[in-house]
Amino acid sequence: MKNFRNVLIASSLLACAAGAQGSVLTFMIDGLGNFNLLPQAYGDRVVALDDADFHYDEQGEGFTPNVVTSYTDSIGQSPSYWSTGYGDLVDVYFEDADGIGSGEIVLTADYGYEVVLYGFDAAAYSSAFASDPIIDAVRVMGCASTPLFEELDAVISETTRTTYDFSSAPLQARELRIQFESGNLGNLSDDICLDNIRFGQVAVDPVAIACPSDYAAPICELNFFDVSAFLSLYNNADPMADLNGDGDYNFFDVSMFLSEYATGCNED
Ligand SMILES: [Ca+2]
Ligand SMILES: [Ca+2]
Ligand SMILES: [Ca+2]
Ligand SMILES: [Ca+2]
Repeated sequence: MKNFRNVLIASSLLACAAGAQGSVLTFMIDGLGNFNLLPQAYGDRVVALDDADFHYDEQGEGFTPNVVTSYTDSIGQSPSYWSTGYGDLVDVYFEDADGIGSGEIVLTADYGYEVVLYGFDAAAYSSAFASDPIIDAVRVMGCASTPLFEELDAVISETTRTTYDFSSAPLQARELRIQFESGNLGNLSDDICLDNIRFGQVAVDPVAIACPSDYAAPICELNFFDVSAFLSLYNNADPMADLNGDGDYNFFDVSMFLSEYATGCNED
């Protein structure tokens, strides 16, 4: 079964490459001032350059109606807005809470889709540094415990910007977590920002994805909410519950679900 699924994964990646879509988080948000918390709705299901107070960019690849964005605040972070002063970037996300020294932007795709990351920019607050600072890490996590991208001791430009460009080999997963760690800068840890998060979405065959049983949040983790969602879909003979893709709803789908549930979602 595993080999069969891997073949499907490979073929679906090939099939999806031509249909890439992209949105860019520019952090141009009307009415926000320095130190204000970023609205958690910014970056959710982007379908236009302008959505009331929220403004985005788009690089000719289309938008991302099936992706939501969140700015992690679960360990006391204050994901915040700043206007100018970080290199040559304007309107940025920075992590304002003292003593945290890490920030994270999470891109999560709906069931049947995956997020694709083309790149992002980082910069350091120019007046705080005499030269480009080095921070502990910049990384992008997917569902697996091994990072999809990681740079340790990353040099961040304080004069212009440091661009992380994945456009030649975009990173892809159901959920992507863009992280930086700047705790080594002490009380200057909040003088690092992210901007121009350029991402897209691709439709994937649910049977072919790494974890087809991952129906409900939290994504990349199987728990009771996924069991509950599966049972509901199965009882309604919803195609999403047809885990082996044969059009029937029977023991084989339940068996696949239980097998995945026992294995967890990080196998790939
Ligand atoms: Ca910006
Ligand atoms: Ca959101
Ligand atoms: Ca889940
Ligand atoms: Ca089936």
